[in-house]
Amino acid sequence: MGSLGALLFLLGSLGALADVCEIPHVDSQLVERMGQHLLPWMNQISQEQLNPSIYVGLRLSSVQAGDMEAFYLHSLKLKYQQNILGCTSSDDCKTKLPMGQLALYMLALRANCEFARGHKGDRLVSQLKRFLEDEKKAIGHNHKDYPYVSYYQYGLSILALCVHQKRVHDSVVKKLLYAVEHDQHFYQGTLSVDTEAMAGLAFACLERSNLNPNLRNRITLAIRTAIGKILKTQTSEGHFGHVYSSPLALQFLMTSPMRDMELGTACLKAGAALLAILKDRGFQNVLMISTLLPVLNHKSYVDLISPDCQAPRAAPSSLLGTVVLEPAMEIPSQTQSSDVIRVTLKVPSVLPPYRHVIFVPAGSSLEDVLKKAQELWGFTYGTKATLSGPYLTSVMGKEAGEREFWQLLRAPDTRLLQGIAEYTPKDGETIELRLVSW
Ligand code: B12
Repeated sequence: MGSLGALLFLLGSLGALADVCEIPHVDSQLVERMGQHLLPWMNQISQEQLNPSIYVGLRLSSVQAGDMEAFYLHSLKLKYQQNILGCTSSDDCKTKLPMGQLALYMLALRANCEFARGHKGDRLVSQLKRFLEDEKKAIGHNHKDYPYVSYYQYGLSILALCVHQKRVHDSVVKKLLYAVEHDQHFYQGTLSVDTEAMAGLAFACLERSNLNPNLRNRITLAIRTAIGKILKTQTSEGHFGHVYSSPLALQFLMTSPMRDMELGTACLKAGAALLAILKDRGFQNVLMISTLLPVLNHKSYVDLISPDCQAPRAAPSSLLGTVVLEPAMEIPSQTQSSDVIRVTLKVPSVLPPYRHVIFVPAGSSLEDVLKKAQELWGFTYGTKATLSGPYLTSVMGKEAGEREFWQLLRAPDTRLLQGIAEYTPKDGETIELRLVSW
């Protein structure tokens, strides 16, 4: 069968030829299983572990966590409002509170149908606007420099303000438009699909809300450009970029009202690829799950412009079309077998270069390997807690500097798609930690 034949066969088996972005039908049990993974995280309400994207993901999904949802939002409010009201200067606020997280918190408020209002709301909005102004200055007049933090958080912040119907200055939007128009979301020669998709979501919100009417045509064109670029990244398995960038890409593509066979086909294929993974081993990362849940419910962050505020949340246990999670259900923990595997840990970016063979039980995470190396083989490392999990910040006493990071690779040169807490090395693998600029 030729490739066209294979594609038509695939579409036939998916049930339809579509010309808008939709994914194949999703079994509600599958969605429930995904939702179950979030429950243990909802019980962790220490400041470090609280993650507004969990709340947003749940509210945009067909999964409900009953009273836990309200309690979680309450904990989020305590954390973010305390921090925002407690900081004294702009710099103090930035260290106490990463601005991207503040933006996600604003999405969470909107997901509960609240608008940022009053003294606290005004503080939130002005902090985020100030952050965008600082980032805009860092990018510079000629757009040649980089934002201090990232274009991802730049897009996310515009989106958060937009769903609250808060207008940002045209000059702020123009920086993001320029970045999409001039391929600035590329990293080491590859498009950062997440960054492009986040910019696309911000534009889709601005287009619908018409908050920057002078830029309307440019925004519409940028949306098309972003769609085109993301479609080009589709892999033979169907993912946009790769498996972990597909959820956000699909959220963005689903916002498009464009009727286009190429778009419709690409979304069906990407959806089918994600569903196959869900059926097989699923997603473990809580941030990934919370990004994917809206997609499975045909929703995106842009729906937070007008969230469904009338629908009851989880009072009776069988709301039509929804799945209410039972907190008592056990989540199977990751099993480690008694087999021992051999992993080589290599760090060429330090003097003298580090290289050691480490033995760990099969099924151990890369973090387990690092711990073992630290315990027994003179290795040292540091991490910081983020919404995606532990992020490697220093290795052998060497801290990653500004616009640098410790990249995780499988030798000789394959970039890992997961962080240290989730990646499980196979027997005989060599893992390299490489200090690179980004
Ligand atoms: C920007 C970005 C980066 C930047 C971060 C620096 C910066 N100043 O922003 C750079 C380029 C350094 C980076 C590095 C990596 N990244 Co990255 N990154 C992102 C991106 C696009 C946005 C993150 C963000 O701002 N989130 C919003 C804010 C509000 O949340 P936050 O928790 O405060 O953000 C921090 C963390 O996300 C952290 N971070 C960034 N990447 C990663 C990856 C992991 C595993 C962890 C634990 C933390 C982390 O940096 C952010 C700023 O401090 C996300 C996409 C996404 N959908 O989240 C991918 C993403 C999180 N990264 C990913 C990966 C795989 C990596 C790497 C492991 C790649 C590699 N092979 O080395 C490394 C991390 C290695 C390490 N040292 O631990 C994956 C994680 C997938 C998964 N299964 O969990 C994502 C989801 C992209 C994707 N779709 O595959 N990343």
